[in-house]
Amino acid sequence: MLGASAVVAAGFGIAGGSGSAVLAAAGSRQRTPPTGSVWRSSNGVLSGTLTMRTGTAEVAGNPLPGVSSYNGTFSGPTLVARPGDRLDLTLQNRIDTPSNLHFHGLHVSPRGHSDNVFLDIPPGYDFRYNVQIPADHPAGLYWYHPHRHGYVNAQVYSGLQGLIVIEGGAADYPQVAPLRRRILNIRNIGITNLGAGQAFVPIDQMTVTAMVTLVNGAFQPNIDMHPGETQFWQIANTSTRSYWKLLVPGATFQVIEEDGCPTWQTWRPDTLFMPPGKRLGVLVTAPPAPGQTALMTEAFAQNLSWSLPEATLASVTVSGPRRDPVTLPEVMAPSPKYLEGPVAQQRVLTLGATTRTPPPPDFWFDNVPYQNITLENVITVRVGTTEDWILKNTNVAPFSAFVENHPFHIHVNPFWVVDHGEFDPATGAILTRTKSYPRAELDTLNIAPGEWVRIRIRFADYVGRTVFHCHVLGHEDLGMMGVIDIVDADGNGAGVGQLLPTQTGHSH
Ligand SMILES: [Cu+2]
Repeated sequence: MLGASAVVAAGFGIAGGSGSAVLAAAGSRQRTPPTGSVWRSSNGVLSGTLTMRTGTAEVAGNPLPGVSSYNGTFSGPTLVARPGDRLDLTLQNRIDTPSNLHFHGLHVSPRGHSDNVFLDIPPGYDFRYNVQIPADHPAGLYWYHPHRHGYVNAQVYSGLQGLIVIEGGAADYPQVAPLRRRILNIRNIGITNLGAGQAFVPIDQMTVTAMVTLVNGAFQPNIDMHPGETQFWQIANTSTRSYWKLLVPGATFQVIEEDGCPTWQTWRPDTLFMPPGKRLGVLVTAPPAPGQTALMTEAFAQNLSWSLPEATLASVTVSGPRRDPVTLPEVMAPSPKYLEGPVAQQRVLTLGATTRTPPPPDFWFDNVPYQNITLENVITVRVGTTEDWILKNTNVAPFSAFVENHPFHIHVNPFWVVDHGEFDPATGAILTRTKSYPRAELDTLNIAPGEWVRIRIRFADYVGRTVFHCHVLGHEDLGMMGVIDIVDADGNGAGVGQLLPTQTGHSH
């Protein structure tokens, strides 16, 4: 296990002074959250070996036996790269279930040894990833986690995840670069007897009351701010099914980065709504007077039974000399041209679930759970085109036995929201429509029960087979995942090792 001091030493340019950036929520209560190490690219390549193991990792300041992790830390190494760099990562599967790697939000190839979620890396096997990040890639916060269908939920829940920072972007704005910067990985896990002697709650036994929410692996660490000081926080929700609605009473927020991309418009919400998989980059301005406040999350129900209460995630100590707040203009850049179309195709996709006896239920897009998908169900899109997809969440009472929020996520290509509203689940008829004024490109978007959303996706340049799915990872493993083939002008798409689940075969 990596020493905590190494975390800080390897952090974001901690050269000191007010211009220093700080990786973790270092504070008086728990100064050394076990975020794992920081790996930086050098000469355009970031190389390393991620070894998956089940054992003991430091969680919330104490050993937690029985968790799985990359390289022995509850959150794997933070990968720091620049646009144009290449990730040369060897994955060693030393746990007892198959796995692979997904680079959440990265606009990279879905084929071969890149962001290919059809790969199956069995226990005992190694696989070498080779991911070329394009030179014009947006800069911001991303993350990586296993994506082997059927095992994703349990593996991510138990600790197999890590952050990716693409340097540049909002962090390099002249107003932002001098600010203290914190990268906060907020996730929960089931733990009983929190403290020395604590025990891990396996995923099939987890309950709402056993969930402990951690900030960079620490339980309620302290964050220091000066009165009036503005800090840049890049926040990830890497939970498997829990939502955050973050607030810091007395402080203000300005969102300047979403899902790894600088936003072309900024906004100032009271709370930061973060479904699983979401990242936000936020200017956080402390209250003007010294005192004590906290990073909190409001209560949120993902479904009728998974209802998390309000909670304190970190204390925030406001002390020392007063600083001048920093704000950015509302308009940062013109919106991307492709937002205006042309739109080559419009599709309608429903999200839903069907009871089965015995349980568990099937979750699906268009009534077909992923495990039943054949080539007939694969959506074919032409590279270089833009499409509109209308996504309808049919899990609404009384139409469905399930009432569920579903955070939609698509790999490789981001999207933006055109409009949204409510529909009649019995007939499918659109009841209300609200035009959206998008401020950013997204890779993760919550769709509430009974809500429809029209998203516009540009399938910019990568050919290959990839997926879209619900980021409540239990839903994904139960089938709420669809497949798209992005094909070239001749109709060629899927590459080596991109087989559907109904076809058997391994690729290494
Ligand atoms: Cu879902």
